[in-house]
Amino acid sequence: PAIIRREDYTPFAWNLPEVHLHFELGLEETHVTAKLSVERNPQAEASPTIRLNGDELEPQSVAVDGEQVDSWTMDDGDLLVSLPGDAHEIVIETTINPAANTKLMGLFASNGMLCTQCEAEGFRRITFFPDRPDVLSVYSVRMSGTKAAFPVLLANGNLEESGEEADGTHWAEWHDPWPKPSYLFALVAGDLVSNTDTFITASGREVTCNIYVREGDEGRTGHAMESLKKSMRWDEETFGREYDLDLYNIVAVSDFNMGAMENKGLNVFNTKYVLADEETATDGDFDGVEGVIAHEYFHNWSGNRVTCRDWFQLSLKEGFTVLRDQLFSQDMGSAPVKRIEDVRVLRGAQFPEDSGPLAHPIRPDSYREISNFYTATVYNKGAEVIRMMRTMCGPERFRQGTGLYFERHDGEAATCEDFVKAMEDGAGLDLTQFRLWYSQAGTPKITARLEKDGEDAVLHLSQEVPPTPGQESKSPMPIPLRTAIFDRETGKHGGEQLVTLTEAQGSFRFGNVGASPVLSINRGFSAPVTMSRDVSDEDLVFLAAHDDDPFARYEALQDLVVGHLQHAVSGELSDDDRDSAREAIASAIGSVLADDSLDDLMRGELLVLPTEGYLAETMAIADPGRIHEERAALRSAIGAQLEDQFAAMHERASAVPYSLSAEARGARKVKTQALIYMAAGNPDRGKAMAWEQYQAADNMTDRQGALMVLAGADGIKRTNALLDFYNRFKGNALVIDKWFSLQSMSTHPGVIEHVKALADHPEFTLKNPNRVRSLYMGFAVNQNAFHDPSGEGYRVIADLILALDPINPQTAARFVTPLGRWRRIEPDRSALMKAQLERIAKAPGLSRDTHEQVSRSLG
Ligand code: BAL
Ligand code: ZN
Repeated sequence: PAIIRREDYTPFAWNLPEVHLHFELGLEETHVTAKLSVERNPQAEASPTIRLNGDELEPQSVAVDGEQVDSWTMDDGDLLVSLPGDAHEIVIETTINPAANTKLMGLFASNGMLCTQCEAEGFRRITFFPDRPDVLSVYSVRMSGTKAAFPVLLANGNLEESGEEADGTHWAEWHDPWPKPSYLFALVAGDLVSNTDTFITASGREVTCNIYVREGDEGRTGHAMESLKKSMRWDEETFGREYDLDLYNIVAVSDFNMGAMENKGLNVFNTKYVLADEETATDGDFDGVEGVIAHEYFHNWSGNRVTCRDWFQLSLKEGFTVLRDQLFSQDMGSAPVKRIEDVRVLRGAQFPEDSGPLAHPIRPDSYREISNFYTATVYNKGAEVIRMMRTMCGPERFRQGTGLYFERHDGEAATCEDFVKAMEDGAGLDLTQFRLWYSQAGTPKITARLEKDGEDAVLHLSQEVPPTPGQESKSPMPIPLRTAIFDRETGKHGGEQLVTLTEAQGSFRFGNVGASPVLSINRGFSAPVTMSRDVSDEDLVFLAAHDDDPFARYEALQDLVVGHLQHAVSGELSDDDRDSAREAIASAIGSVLADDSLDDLMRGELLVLPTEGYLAETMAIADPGRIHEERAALRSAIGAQLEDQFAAMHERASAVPYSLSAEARGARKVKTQALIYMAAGNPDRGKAMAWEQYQAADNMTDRQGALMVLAGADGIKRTNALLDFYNRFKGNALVIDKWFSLQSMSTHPGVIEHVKALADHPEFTLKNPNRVRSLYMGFAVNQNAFHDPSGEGYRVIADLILALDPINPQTAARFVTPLGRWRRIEPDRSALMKAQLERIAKAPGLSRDTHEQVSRSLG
């Protein structure tokens, strides 16, 4: 497949000011008539033809200016039509089969409902069209179908007219006044009910908000509706952005590749990010709903009103919108805890991407299949890059910069460079060197050392940006590091400073630091870098207990644990040293349990040990077996040493009744952490407590936490709890997804066999992406099981990729990443991983999606 390059961008030769679409709907046969008004684009080189992209489409008829023509040809799925003049009207008819569309791109059927997903290149599976984000049109849509099958008919914008025919069909006409690219087109037809509410905007406009779900699910949409209204208000207050239509529709669908999609006025959501109640959704699920509802809503400005010129600019809308949803969630709940969670996601998903074969800058330079670039780098690192700008100029100037960006580019298809320029002009930043964050891949490695010099201390910093595929040597980047120097004696620091390292090396002087200065650096995770700091374990213990920046406090404890496990895994530690390190960590954790100044939400974060995946990422070559052993042994040692304290905390937290308050959520968080440590330190007592928590649970957070612990251990309680859970929630797909993933993510030694058996379970299907991810993504992140020394875990994932690729290539390609880590794993396992990649590469008829990921992983 061809490589598409950023440098080759040229504007499209034609403008399409208006598009009229007519859909005659059927699950197995939908007839589409597209009427396109086209005009030469004076900004582009003239062309005698127009290229209309198509994917698995055949034109049934093509008319130009009212006459059927045969002056068209097909080229690699696209339709090329000769156009003699400067302005024409083209009418094209196609017929598509939504029920056969298992790729879930374009128009597809899900549980009897019809629904679209067009980003990035799905619209070309509906009709022939210049399917690129810089072609903006005003859309009118007429849709008709049987009323019995499709009582609700929705598209973007406003409902203009609707009516019924005598033959049982009905129709609706929708008009979206805002010009938009084809990837924001949406249509939904089905048997749905809605939760309806209203929102009054800052300027007094009344907006009707609907959340459409299948009948029976409407009782679980309250949290989504509240989240939507909060998002609308927050964007007015924080970014000065108001909603611009009278209607905001959200539809939940159970078969969906993504989390959700920001189509103008008609968001389509994975049910996972709409439905939530206490019985079926965990606190984490509630947060997920709030965050994704906000994300899609915020896209109305950062994505829809200002869209992307081409797909290389994806981070323009995604990085910025992720930052906006992160800031929103920080404001809605605990800001420090949200920051820690976001950094955990970045380290868990993006750092490995940046250090592996799929590394790419947040603004990539080339791709074969754009679906492969909806990555943690584009989204999460993209958000970090814009967050750094905000850190450098402060929230007020940041708002001026974003205000200028929206004002300048409203109604346009913009570039990352446009955003950077607006931030320079509006926020008064010089981003000349900072632009490297857009063009260079790889996570910068920073080393930091504090040297005492009389009354002062000098901070010595250096940076190295590691080579990544296609980028062998890198220039130094600007690294903004929020820094404070503590005085160990007073427990205080003399004020935080923003230190920006711009060269490969730099030194920074701090005055009057006291006799025993301690370095607190990259506070709040102000730069997305790895940090190797020359700080003693004693100083880390001090920071873990005293740092006034909650993130830095968390980080100190993490560093203490990571440092110990790195030494332990490498075999450098004597038994005595290992025991005393474990004791020191347990005692630091004991202080966390005893510290009354902490709330339970924060306490819960501090108790989470770094994941095996993250530990592997900190090592040049990882031995997953050794990492698992040492981490599990540390957890057992902590659990054993603090058994009574954990039991007491569990008892205290169990007395807090269910609510969504921070206190109650914190209580639930520490309860499950207590069970994890108890089960590791004293398995019988831990299991008994988990069983009790399972049985007493009046909410999903407690129930899932307990079942997770039980699922990791053998015995009748495991069997009974899993059976009870299944029977209790049979028929609720999202909860049955949890049942699959609890088993595939389990610490139980038989996980591989369990996963194979679950693949044959009647409730398992490769056609539903949520179900596939529950079983197999759960397994692929389960380092101990995936990296089984037999190589069977690698085979399971390779088999999945080969079976799923013909059905849903976009989802299949996502599973290549775990195998792509082979260069960073010890030699025996590495060879087995590579062999599975080679096996996939040889398979005939591989999709463009999977082919690209496999060849990059082997390359
Ligand atoms: N634009 C794709 C889904 C999302 O990021 O919101
Ligand atoms: Zn997005």
